[in-house]
Amino acid sequence: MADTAVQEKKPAITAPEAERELTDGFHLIIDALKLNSLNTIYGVPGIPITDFGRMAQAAGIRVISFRHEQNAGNAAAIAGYLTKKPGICLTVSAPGFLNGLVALANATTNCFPMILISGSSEREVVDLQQGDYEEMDQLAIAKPLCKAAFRVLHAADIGIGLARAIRAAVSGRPGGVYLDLPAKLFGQVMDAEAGQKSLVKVIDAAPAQIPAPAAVKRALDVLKSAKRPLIILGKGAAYAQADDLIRAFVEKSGAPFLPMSMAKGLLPDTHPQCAGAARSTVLKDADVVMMIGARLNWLLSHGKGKNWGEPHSKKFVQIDIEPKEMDSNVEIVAPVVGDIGSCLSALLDGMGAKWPAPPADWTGAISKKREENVAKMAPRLMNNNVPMDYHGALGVLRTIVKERPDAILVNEGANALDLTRGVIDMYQPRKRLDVGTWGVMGIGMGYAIAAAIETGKPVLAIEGDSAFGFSGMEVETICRYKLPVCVVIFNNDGIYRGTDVNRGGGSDPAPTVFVKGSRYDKMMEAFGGVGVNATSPDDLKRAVNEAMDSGKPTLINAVLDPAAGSESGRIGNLNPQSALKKK
Ligand SMILES: Cc1ncc(C[n+]2csc(CCOP(=O)(O)OP(=O)(O)O)c2C)c(N)n1
Ligand SMILES: [Mg+2]
Repeated sequence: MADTAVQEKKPAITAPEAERELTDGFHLIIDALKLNSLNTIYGVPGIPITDFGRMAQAAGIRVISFRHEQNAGNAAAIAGYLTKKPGICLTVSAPGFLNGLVALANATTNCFPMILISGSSEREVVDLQQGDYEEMDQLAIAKPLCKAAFRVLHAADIGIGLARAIRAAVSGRPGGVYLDLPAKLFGQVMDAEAGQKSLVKVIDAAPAQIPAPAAVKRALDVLKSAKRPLIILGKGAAYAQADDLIRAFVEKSGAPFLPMSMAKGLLPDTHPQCAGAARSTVLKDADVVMMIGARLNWLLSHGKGKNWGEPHSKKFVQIDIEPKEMDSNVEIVAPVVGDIGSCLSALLDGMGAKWPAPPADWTGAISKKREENVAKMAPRLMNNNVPMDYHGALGVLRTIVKERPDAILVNEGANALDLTRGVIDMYQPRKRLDVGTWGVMGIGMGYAIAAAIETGKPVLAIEGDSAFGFSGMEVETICRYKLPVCVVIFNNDGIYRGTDVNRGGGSDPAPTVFVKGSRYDKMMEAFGGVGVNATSPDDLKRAVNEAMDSGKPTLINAVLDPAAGSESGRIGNLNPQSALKKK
């Protein structure tokens, strides 16, 4: 009876309901992304986000599907760096989420804005640990590894949830944000009009942070007092996209500048004030060092020790958006806190029309040192040895980059990284993407893919054979999306070199050694790309030029002497040593 009563009543109640338009979690997430111009998703499909990916693609979002979430995450992170909008990575629950988490943590360390969106299992089951499909308390795990972490439980909160994630990722010092979307949320239904109203278009997501006038004056006073000034440009300066201001400031100051790895090209490496080829001299002898978007971490020996000359022999000025960065390793006598664009514009204003050039003996000594070092390197870059060494291979690649200054260079490895960074000059901002603050292997293909997608420019990825292995399967992704990516593998048969032997005398190879004579080029051919085995600098030059001209996915196996390369490239000193004598 009761059932009948309900059935009888139902049409009367639900008729107007059915006429009301409905929306759901799937559509609200898509609408929220689009409303905020987040038009590309990097990810890997699976439960519970497979249909979401399809619907996003149907709605005009570009969905780039990877073979492993870490690579998708790295792609999202570097997309964030290149565009100043958070890159979006989409993963499934537990294992997919964890695979993406490495990239999220790396993005946070490098101050790249990204949002890792992961589907998750049912809260009720996860929290009682009852063994749900891919059960994991993802929010709790993500929290310490990123800038902020949020979970959305109700469809009506999707707009606010994404807005919070966007602001957290790009405001202040950028970083990674985690957004947890439980499976149930996607199918949750609500009134379409109310849904649309719940969405948030984020206004001024990264507000300018204007430096205090007193801080600007203090910094200029210190800089003016310098006899031997030095400016260090970090990737924060490159991220800021304040390229004209940075160039104007450096040129007006007349000071030599040193670009950190990913800041290369902010001003061309061939600029007369560039001290890249006289790095040890300027670090040791400068009396005032101004850091712009660069941190005094291990990459700068923490601002102390023998690389920095006499203890307490210099004054540090630092420009950074993060106040806590000041005094992190040494005393900062003139902290300037603000966004790089606002800070440099205030500094330029404060310099006035007659800023004195630094003493000529200082700039002259650096130019001399730089010319000596460049001359020393020149013949090594012209060698035509077979098998190739790093310098012979890099000599030709250096010319190719010079001829194509708008191409993007992705770079990872040990020797393959350090020597490439030292040899290949960059000419434009944000064209060099590499292992960053952590020196992490595995960014290669993810960065290359996102660089091609976000900029439409050709990409040259110079990869150690070990480094490539961390993301190598994504060559299929490169072929699938027909991306203009040319991968050059510096194949020296192993990690650092291919000559190590098993010290126990057994038949296993040494831990740093790979299969001799591997043909990585065949991997690319397997997916319809172009594979080339290059044994001489001439071969290499021909193959790379062809790839960069054609835009066809290409992988060049550059056969290097297995004995070329040294332990850990340029940072062998960081290896702990055994106190026991070698037998
Ligand atoms: C995620 C991660 N795992 C391991 C390492 C340690 N590591 C540093 S460089 C490197 C590979 C170096 O070999 P390769 O890429 O072939 O460069 P090469 O020096 O031989 O040119 C490894 C495994 C790392 N930096 N990051
Ligand atoms: Mg190697």
